[in-house]
Amino acid sequence: MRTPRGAWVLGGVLAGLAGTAVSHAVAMALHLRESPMQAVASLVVRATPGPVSDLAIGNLGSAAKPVLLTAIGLGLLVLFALAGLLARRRWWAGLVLPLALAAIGATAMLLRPEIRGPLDLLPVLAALVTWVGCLALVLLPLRRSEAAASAPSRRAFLLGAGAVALLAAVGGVAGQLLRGARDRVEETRRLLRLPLEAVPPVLEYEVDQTLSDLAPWRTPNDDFYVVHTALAVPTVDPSAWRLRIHGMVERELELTLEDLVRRPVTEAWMTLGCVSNEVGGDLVGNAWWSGVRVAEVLAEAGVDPRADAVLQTSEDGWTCATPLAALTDERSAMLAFGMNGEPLPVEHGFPVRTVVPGLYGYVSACKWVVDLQVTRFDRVEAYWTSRGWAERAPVRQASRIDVPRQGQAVRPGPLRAAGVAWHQHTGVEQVEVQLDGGGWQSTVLGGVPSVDTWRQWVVDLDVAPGDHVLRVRSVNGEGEVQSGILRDPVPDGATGWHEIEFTVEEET
Ligand SMILES: Nc1nc2c(c(=O)[nH]1)N[C@H]1C(S)=C(S)[C@@H](COP(=O)(O)O)O[C@H]1N2
Ligand SMILES: [Mo]
Repeated sequence: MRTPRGAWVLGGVLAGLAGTAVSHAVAMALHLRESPMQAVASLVVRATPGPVSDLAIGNLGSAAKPVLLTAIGLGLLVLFALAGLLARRRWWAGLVLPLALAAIGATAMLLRPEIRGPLDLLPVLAALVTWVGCLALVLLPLRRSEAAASAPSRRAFLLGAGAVALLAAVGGVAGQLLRGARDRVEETRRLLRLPLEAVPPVLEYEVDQTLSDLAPWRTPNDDFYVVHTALAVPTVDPSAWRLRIHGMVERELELTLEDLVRRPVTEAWMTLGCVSNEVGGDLVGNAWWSGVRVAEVLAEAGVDPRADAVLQTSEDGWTCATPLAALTDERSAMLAFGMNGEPLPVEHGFPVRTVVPGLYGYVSACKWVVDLQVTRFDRVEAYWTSRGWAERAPVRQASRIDVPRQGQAVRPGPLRAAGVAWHQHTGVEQVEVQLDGGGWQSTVLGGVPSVDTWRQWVVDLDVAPGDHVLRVRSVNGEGEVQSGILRDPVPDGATGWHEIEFTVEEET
């Protein structure tokens, strides 16, 4: 008994649609600008030779992109149907197209200029799993009836097809809602007027702007590292945002964004780093922050002298406990609403986050902050401290070589090495390098506005052709030499000197 071809086609199409919808929803939840299908479209656009795209735009105008997306969509529908028909022949043949398309989708996701990491592939994986799972769900009853040579069970097929259609619809709606929330918050952010001062000039802090591998002294927002536990970035409406200050205080406070920005605004250059940063790693960045001193708000609430901590909570429920002293001493710990002269980017905590010079982010830099509870360390646990990381985590003295790069082959002749070093709240006094295990030699340092930022260093070296090893270490503002003991980030930050290998090419 042959089952009708139409049923296989329908099943294939529904399964493919469910996969696409779910992957779109996952992409939007992850705050990716594009789902895999859109990434493929973008890749096609980027790979199209100029004259061809000029021709397309000339003939189709602004419709060129929708036309392309529609074409890809129609092509996909055909492939979805084909996958259903292939599964009719052999069950494994039904897997060929999902796997091939997943490979294309993954390639397109990886080739996006804004690639963030392996998590960007989750939408592709979701598409694959959903598509294949749904194919099995709708088509298995058909296969069984073919094998048993019995009449296909209309009921079993319709139930499966209905479930898959429902999943496709739910996925589609969820994707649109998530995208809508993100679009709205981006739009509000764009229109928001905050008392932000322009970013001051940074030329005196840059040691050599011709070295393209040297991290610029000021990290642009788009290049600033992003670390958070939230899968979907919180989308907080600034007009609904409230900050509650409570716990061991005389007066509870609840501030709106307007209340906050009415206060005296503080601006500061500050380097923020992640405790998970490995020796030589790039989970660190330096920005111009604008906000209101936490000390000012806490003073208004009136802090109980027995308190020693502030438990900060984010809109998404993430928590960190910060030493009260670090929030109230002379350093510029702030409730920041500006980053590099702009409202905080959404993924960096819009509308308000905390930043505290000298402490790792996981104990201090609460993004999307909504609650400050004045308390004691012996009464609270926070997100990462309950997972084995240290309760207190002042940043560790660190230095990094950016130029030359690990493994780089450089031209013979004088070599200019450069990098950054940081020990926020204490400052960097000197940076030294060691070539091939020889003596430590000092480097030339860039200027700094305060002890709270990283410092660039540069040194000219004489190196013979062949393989070399370069090490770096810093001396902090208190004259302490950076520890050379190699230790992992867990539980309170990595230590050890950054070391790179490079080769000087032979003279030709
Ligand atoms: N709400 C929230 N805030 C958070 C985190 C988080 O997971 N959720 N991660 C912290 C960690 S571990 C770091 S290193 C910094 C990173 O800030 P950035 O993403 O702006 O660079 O944010 C901190 N604030
Ligand atoms: Mo972190």
